[in-house]
Amino acid sequence: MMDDFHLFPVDASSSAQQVDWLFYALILMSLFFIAAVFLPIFYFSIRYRRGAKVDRSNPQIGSNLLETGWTVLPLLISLGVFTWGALVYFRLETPPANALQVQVVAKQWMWKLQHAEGKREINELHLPLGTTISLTMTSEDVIHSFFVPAFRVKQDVLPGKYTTEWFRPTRLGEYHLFCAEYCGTNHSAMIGRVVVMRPADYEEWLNSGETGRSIVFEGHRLFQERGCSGCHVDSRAIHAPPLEGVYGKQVPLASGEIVTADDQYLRDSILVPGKQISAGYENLMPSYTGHISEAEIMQIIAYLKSLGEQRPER
Ligand code: HEC
Ligand SMILES: [Cu+2]
Repeated sequence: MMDDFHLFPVDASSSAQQVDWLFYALILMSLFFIAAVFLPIFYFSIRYRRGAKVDRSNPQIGSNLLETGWTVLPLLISLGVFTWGALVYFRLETPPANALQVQVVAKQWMWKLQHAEGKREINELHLPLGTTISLTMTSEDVIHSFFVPAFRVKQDVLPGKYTTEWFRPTRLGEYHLFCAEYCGTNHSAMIGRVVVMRPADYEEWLNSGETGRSIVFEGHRLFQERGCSGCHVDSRAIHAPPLEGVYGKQVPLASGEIVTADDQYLRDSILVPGKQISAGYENLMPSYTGHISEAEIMQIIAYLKSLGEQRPER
């Protein structure tokens, strides 16, 4: 089925039709204007060809109505297309709450994926049908791009930054996953497949083979092993901010700024602690750059998020 010839990829997600309708509308409009320009060209070039006996006088005529019409109409049409496109764009860019989380780390030349329950995959992404999925993505080296044509989603994956993408698979089957940003010699081999399964089969798959511990569990383990807890939980020696409930909170910085503690802020706090110092604290936290992998940072952030759902212990 994957290799059948299609003019368009199949519609396999809730976003696909929204994108397709917009695309069809643009094609229809283009066809209309191509016809409006080229049919008269053909007609005139035949009717007024050399030697044809036709009236060749060239009277000066003007029509304000016509001039206004062909200025205002295209303006309205393009504003309409813009509004439509913007609405679709914002719908596709705003991940719904309560989505199933999958962490994606791209590197030359593979996709590494991590499910919240702990299952890991390479170049394959298994998903339950009808469930909203939200991907948090980053790269270990250069810019990549996560592209699933059947879902009509494509998002750049950047080193040093988190990007997100979401979709809801609406069709069982296997679909292509591509890297859509040239990323070096084996870019064309950076491909994989997305497997959409019945929810019951997905549960079974999650619990089969090597399952691993949940992301939050791994994050908690790292938090202790890497010494974070030494300062942030039980230290008397160092004054460090408690991290319970920090996720999503407004954090006042020493610079006077107030920032939201989102994934990116937490990531930067771990890798470049000196960049944004919390108000009332000193720049004592060591940088973990080079000592921790992207996947591990995602696990720690998932753990810090889970702390937010508990009440602070102090
Ligand atoms: C040597 C003690 C120490 C260690 C070890 C340490 N931190 Fe920190 N951390 C601090 C201090 C002090 C601050 C406040 C100053 C700042 O913002 O850099 C801080 C700030 C933070 C913040 C920002 C919190 C806020 O409210 O803005 C986060 C998140 C954080 N640390 C996470 C971690 C994680 C995760 C680890 C382990 C990978 C870790 N820290 C290891 C001392 C430490
Ligand atoms: Cu790539």
